[in-house]
Amino acid sequence: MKKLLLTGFEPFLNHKVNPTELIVKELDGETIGNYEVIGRVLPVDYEEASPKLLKLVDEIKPDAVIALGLAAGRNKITPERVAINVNDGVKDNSGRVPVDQPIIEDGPAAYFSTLPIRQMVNALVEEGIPAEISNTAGTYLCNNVMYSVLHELEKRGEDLPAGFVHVPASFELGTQDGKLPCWPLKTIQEAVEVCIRTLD
Ligand code: PCA
Repeated sequence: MKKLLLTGFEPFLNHKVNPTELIVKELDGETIGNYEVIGRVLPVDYEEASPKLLKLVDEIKPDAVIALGLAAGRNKITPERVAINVNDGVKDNSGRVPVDQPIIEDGPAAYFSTLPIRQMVNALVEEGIPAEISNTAGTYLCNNVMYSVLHELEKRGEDLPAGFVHVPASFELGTQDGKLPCWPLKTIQEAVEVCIRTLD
């Protein structure tokens, strides 16, 4: 059985929960498609998130990596196409606010996802779940961990599929903010499962 490292993030900013944390905890230990899922939660911290993710990769030796994050305001499941070498965002959970910082000094400008993102979107739409490829993962923690893991795998010459999928807010977050597009947590989880099943 192949192993999938599936990460989510802890809550951040004014979001009292993070649906990705709840989903990776729920799916941890499950078998989906060809994969045993190993679900883990990452801190929303510029210094700690990617070291933790790379440590998990070393420990678990996964055959694929899908990192999940909340994109509050989006109304579709959005597999990310590209991660850029920039940290420039709002406050992380330790209060850091980097401005125009490279993630890796002298690193390449960007990395493309090596997940089957087109198949993911097609499979989701087929299931009646709104989805599209996103061409920006932002410059906050989600972009940071996607860039960091792709950089490390490239450096090591390892070609396992890895990348990032953003998900909409869940109902619990929507009740805090009446205007936020929000989905049932169950539907977001089903969407993640659909994405996992597209992996070989
Ligand atoms: N979403 C943020 C960071 C943590 C999360 O779940 C992002 O889109 O960068």
